[in-house]
Amino acid sequence: MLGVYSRRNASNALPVMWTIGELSIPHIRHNVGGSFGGVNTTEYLRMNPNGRIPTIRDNDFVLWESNAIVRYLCRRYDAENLLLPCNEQQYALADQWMDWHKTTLYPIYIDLTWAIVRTEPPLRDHALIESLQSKLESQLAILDTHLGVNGYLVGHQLSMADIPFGPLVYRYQKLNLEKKEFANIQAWFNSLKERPAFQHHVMFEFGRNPAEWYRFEREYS
Ligand SMILES: N[C@@H](CCC(=O)N[C@@H](CS)C(=O)NCC(=O)O)C(=O)O
Repeated sequence: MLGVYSRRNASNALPVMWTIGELSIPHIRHNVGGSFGGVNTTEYLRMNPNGRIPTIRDNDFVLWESNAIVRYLCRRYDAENLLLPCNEQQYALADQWMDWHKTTLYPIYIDLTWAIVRTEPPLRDHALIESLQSKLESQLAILDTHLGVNGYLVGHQLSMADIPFGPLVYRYQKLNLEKKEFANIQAWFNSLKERPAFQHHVMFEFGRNPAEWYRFEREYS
Protein backbone atom coordinates (compact mmCIF):
# COMPACT_ATOMS: atom_id res chain seq x y z
CA MET A 1 0.00 0.00 0.00
CA LEU A 2 1.15 3.55 -0.73
CA GLY A 3 2.79 5.20 2.29
CA VAL A 4 2.75 8.99 2.67
CA TYR A 5 5.16 10.54 5.13
CA SER A 6 3.87 13.96 6.11
CA ARG A 7 1.90 15.88 8.66
CA ARG A 8 -1.48 16.76 7.20
CA ASN A 9 -1.24 20.56 7.35
CA ALA A 10 2.02 20.95 5.38
CA SER A 11 1.40 23.21 2.40
CA ASN A 12 3.34 20.83 0.16
CA ALA A 13 1.39 17.83 1.40
CA LEU A 14 -2.01 19.25 0.46
CA PRO A 15 -1.58 18.71 -3.33
CA VAL A 16 -0.40 15.13 -2.72
CA MET A 17 -3.30 14.31 -0.42
CA TRP A 18 -5.83 15.98 -2.71
CA THR A 19 -4.55 13.88 -5.64
CA ILE A 20 -4.85 10.73 -3.53
CA GLY A 21 -8.40 11.76 -2.68
CA GLU A 22 -9.42 12.51 -6.28
CA LEU A 23 -8.02 9.17 -7.47
CA SER A 24 -9.22 7.19 -4.42
CA ILE A 25 -5.77 5.66 -3.93
CA PRO A 26 -5.55 3.34 -0.89
CA HIS A 27 -2.81 4.72 1.36
CA ILE A 28 -1.46 5.07 4.86
CA ARG A 29 -0.25 8.48 6.02
CA HIS A 30 2.35 8.75 8.74
CA ASN A 31 2.56 11.98 10.72
CA VAL A 32 6.08 13.29 10.13
CA GLY A 33 7.48 16.81 10.25
CA GLY A 34 6.58 19.94 12.18
CA SER A 35 5.71 19.24 15.80
CA PHE A 36 5.67 15.49 15.02
CA GLY A 37 9.39 15.50 14.16
CA GLY A 38 10.97 12.41 12.62
CA VAL A 39 12.50 14.09 9.56
CA ASN A 40 16.08 13.87 10.81
CA THR A 41 16.22 10.19 11.69
CA THR A 42 18.64 8.01 9.72
CA GLU A 43 15.73 5.98 8.44
CA TYR A 44 13.85 9.02 7.13
CA LEU A 45 16.95 10.68 5.67
CA ARG A 46 17.64 7.49 3.75
CA MET A 47 14.31 8.02 2.00
CA ASN A 48 14.56 11.78 1.69
CA PRO A 49 18.05 13.25 2.24
CA ASN A 50 16.54 16.74 2.42
CA GLY A 51 14.77 15.94 5.68
CA ARG A 52 11.63 17.53 4.22
CA ILE A 53 8.07 16.39 3.71
CA PRO A 54 6.15 14.97 1.88
CA THR A 55 7.81 11.72 0.83
CA ILE A 56 5.97 8.69 -0.55
CA ARG A 57 6.88 5.02 -0.62
CA ASP A 58 5.12 2.83 -3.18
CA ASN A 59 6.36 -0.69 -2.42
CA ASP A 60 10.13 -0.24 -2.90
CA PHE A 61 9.85 2.99 -4.82
CA VAL A 62 10.50 6.20 -2.90
CA LEU A 63 9.80 9.72 -4.18
CA TRP A 64 9.96 13.27 -2.82
CA GLU A 65 9.15 16.74 -4.23
CA SER A 66 5.42 17.31 -4.02
CA ASN A 67 4.73 18.19 -7.67
CA ALA A 68 6.81 15.22 -8.84
CA ILE A 69 4.73 13.04 -6.52
CA VAL A 70 1.49 14.42 -7.97
CA ARG A 71 2.69 13.65 -11.51
CA TYR A 72 3.81 10.15 -10.53
CA LEU A 73 0.51 9.33 -8.82
CA CYS A 74 -1.41 10.44 -11.91
CA ARG A 75 0.76 8.42 -14.28
CA ARG A 76 0.61 5.33 -12.08
CA TYR A 77 -2.94 5.38 -10.72
CA ASP A 78 -5.04 7.43 -13.12
CA ALA A 79 -6.01 4.90 -15.81
CA GLU A 80 -9.23 6.81 -16.47
CA ASN A 81 -7.49 10.15 -17.08
CA LEU A 82 -9.39 11.88 -14.31
CA LEU A 83 -6.40 14.16 -13.74
CA LEU A 84 -3.78 12.86 -16.16
CA PRO A 85 -3.68 14.88 -19.39
CA CYS A 86 -4.56 12.85 -22.48
CA ASN A 87 -1.62 13.70 -24.73
CA GLU A 88 2.01 14.78 -24.55
CA GLN A 89 1.36 18.42 -25.30
CA GLN A 90 -1.34 18.72 -22.66
CA TYR A 91 1.04 16.95 -20.28
CA ALA A 92 3.81 19.42 -21.16
CA LEU A 93 1.47 22.34 -20.49
CA ALA A 94 0.55 20.82 -17.13
CA ASP A 95 4.27 20.50 -16.39
CA GLN A 96 4.80 24.10 -17.37
CA TRP A 97 2.14 25.41 -14.99
CA MET A 98 3.23 23.10 -12.18
CA ASP A 99 6.82 24.33 -12.55
CA TRP A 100 5.58 27.91 -12.65
CA HIS A 101 3.67 27.25 -9.42
CA LYS A 102 6.73 25.80 -7.71
CA THR A 103 9.33 28.28 -8.93
CA THR A 104 7.39 31.53 -9.23
CA LEU A 105 4.14 31.62 -7.27
CA TYR A 106 4.77 29.36 -4.30
CA PRO A 107 8.00 31.02 -3.03
CA ILE A 108 6.23 34.38 -2.71
CA TYR A 109 3.12 32.80 -1.21
CA ILE A 110 5.05 30.81 1.41
CA ASP A 111 7.06 33.85 2.51
CA LEU A 112 3.81 35.77 2.87
CA THR A 113 2.20 32.96 4.86
CA TRP A 114 5.20 32.72 7.20
CA ALA A 115 5.21 36.49 7.67
CA ILE A 116 1.61 36.28 8.93
CA VAL A 117 0.58 32.87 10.20
CA ARG A 118 3.96 31.76 11.52
CA THR A 119 4.88 35.16 13.07
CA GLU A 120 3.45 36.54 16.31
CA PRO A 121 1.29 39.61 15.60
CA PRO A 122 3.59 42.13 17.40
CA LEU A 123 6.60 40.90 15.42
CA ARG A 124 5.01 41.13 11.97
CA ASP A 125 6.79 43.26 9.39
CA HIS A 126 3.94 45.08 7.68
CA ALA A 127 6.11 46.61 4.95
CA LEU A 128 7.35 43.14 4.04
CA ILE A 129 3.82 41.74 4.07
CA GLU A 130 2.63 44.53 1.78
CA SER A 131 5.47 44.02 -0.66
CA LEU A 132 5.01 40.23 -0.76
CA GLN A 133 1.28 40.60 -1.30
CA SER A 134 1.83 43.01 -4.14
CA LYS A 135 4.30 40.59 -5.78
CA LEU A 136 1.87 37.72 -5.30
CA GLU A 137 -0.99 39.69 -6.82
CA SER A 138 1.09 40.50 -9.93
CA GLN A 139 1.57 36.76 -10.45
CA LEU A 140 -2.05 35.94 -9.63
CA ALA A 141 -3.02 38.38 -12.39
CA ILE A 142 -1.26 36.05 -14.85
CA LEU A 143 -3.16 33.08 -13.48
CA ASP A 144 -6.43 35.02 -13.61
CA THR A 145 -5.97 35.97 -17.27
CA HIS A 146 -5.16 32.36 -18.17
CA LEU A 147 -8.17 30.98 -16.29
CA GLY A 148 -10.36 33.55 -18.06
CA VAL A 149 -9.53 31.85 -21.37
CA ASN A 150 -9.42 28.18 -20.31
CA GLY A 151 -11.49 27.86 -17.15
CA TYR A 152 -8.85 25.44 -15.82
CA LEU A 153 -5.06 25.39 -15.97
CA VAL A 154 -4.96 22.98 -18.94
CA GLY A 155 -7.91 22.14 -21.15
CA HIS A 156 -11.42 22.80 -19.93
CA GLN A 157 -11.57 20.47 -16.96
CA LEU A 158 -9.68 19.72 -13.78
CA SER A 159 -6.28 18.10 -14.35
CA MET A 160 -3.09 17.55 -12.37
CA ALA A 161 -2.06 21.07 -13.39
CA ASP A 162 -4.73 22.56 -11.11
CA ILE A 163 -3.70 20.47 -8.12
CA PRO A 164 -0.89 22.61 -6.62
CA PHE A 165 -2.84 25.84 -7.21
CA GLY A 166 -6.03 24.92 -5.35
CA PRO A 167 -4.46 24.66 -1.88
CA LEU A 168 -2.41 27.82 -2.44
CA VAL A 169 -5.49 29.85 -3.38
CA TYR A 170 -7.50 28.38 -0.50
CA ARG A 171 -4.87 29.37 2.05
CA TYR A 172 -4.22 32.76 0.48
CA GLN A 173 -7.93 33.56 0.65
CA LYS A 174 -7.95 32.69 4.36
CA LEU A 175 -5.17 35.18 5.20
CA ASN A 176 -6.49 38.20 6.99
CA LEU A 177 -5.60 40.75 4.29
CA GLU A 178 -7.48 43.11 2.01
CA LYS A 179 -7.24 41.38 -1.34
CA LYS A 180 -7.57 42.32 -4.97
CA GLU A 181 -10.47 40.51 -6.61
CA PHE A 182 -9.71 38.07 -9.40
CA ALA A 183 -13.00 37.02 -10.98
CA ASN A 184 -11.63 34.14 -13.06
CA ILE A 185 -9.64 32.67 -10.17
CA GLN A 186 -12.74 32.96 -8.02
CA ALA A 187 -14.96 31.16 -10.57
CA TRP A 188 -12.37 28.36 -10.90
CA PHE A 189 -11.94 28.17 -7.12
CA ASN A 190 -15.73 27.96 -6.61
CA SER A 191 -15.73 24.81 -8.75
CA LEU A 192 -12.92 23.27 -6.68
CA LYS A 193 -14.85 23.94 -3.47
CA GLU A 194 -17.62 21.64 -4.72
CA ARG A 195 -15.28 18.65 -4.85
CA PRO A 196 -15.46 16.31 -1.81
CA ALA A 197 -11.73 15.43 -2.05
CA PHE A 198 -10.80 19.12 -2.04
CA GLN A 199 -13.09 19.77 0.92
CA HIS A 200 -11.61 16.89 2.88
CA HIS A 201 -7.91 17.20 2.09
CA VAL A 202 -7.50 20.95 1.64
CA MET A 203 -10.28 22.96 3.24
CA PHE A 204 -9.43 22.65 6.90
CA GLU A 205 -8.30 25.38 9.26
CA PHE A 206 -4.58 26.01 9.55
CA GLY A 207 -4.64 28.92 12.02
CA ARG A 208 -4.01 32.67 11.94
CA ASN A 209 -0.96 32.79 14.22
CA PRO A 210 1.73 30.41 15.56
CA ALA A 211 -0.31 29.22 18.55
CA GLU A 212 -3.30 28.33 16.36
CA TRP A 213 -1.01 26.77 13.76
CA TYR A 214 0.38 24.28 16.28
CA ARG A 215 -3.04 23.65 17.85
CA PHE A 216 -4.64 22.87 14.46
CA GLU A 217 -1.63 20.80 13.40
CA ARG A 218 -2.62 18.40 16.17
CA GLU A 219 -6.42 18.83 15.97
CA TYR A 220 -6.58 18.17 12.22
CA SER A 221 -3.91 15.48 12.14
N1 LIG B 1 10.03 21.43 -2.71
C1 LIG B 1 9.61 20.55 -1.66
C2 LIG B 1 9.54 21.36 -0.38
C3 LIG B 1 9.33 20.48 0.83
C4 LIG B 1 9.20 21.33 2.09
O1 LIG B 1 9.86 22.35 2.25
N2 LIG B 1 8.33 20.86 3.01
C5 LIG B 1 8.14 21.53 4.27
C6 LIG B 1 6.68 21.45 4.67
S1 LIG B 1 5.61 22.28 3.53
C7 LIG B 1 8.95 20.82 5.34
O2 LIG B 1 9.45 19.74 5.13
N3 LIG B 1 9.07 21.44 6.53
C8 LIG B 1 9.77 20.85 7.64
C9 LIG B 1 8.86 20.09 8.57
O3 LIG B 1 7.65 20.05 8.36
O4 LIG B 1 9.37 19.52 9.54
C10 LIG B 1 8.25 19.92 -2.02
O5 LIG B 1 7.50 20.54 -2.78
O6 LIG B 1 7.96 18.79 -1.58
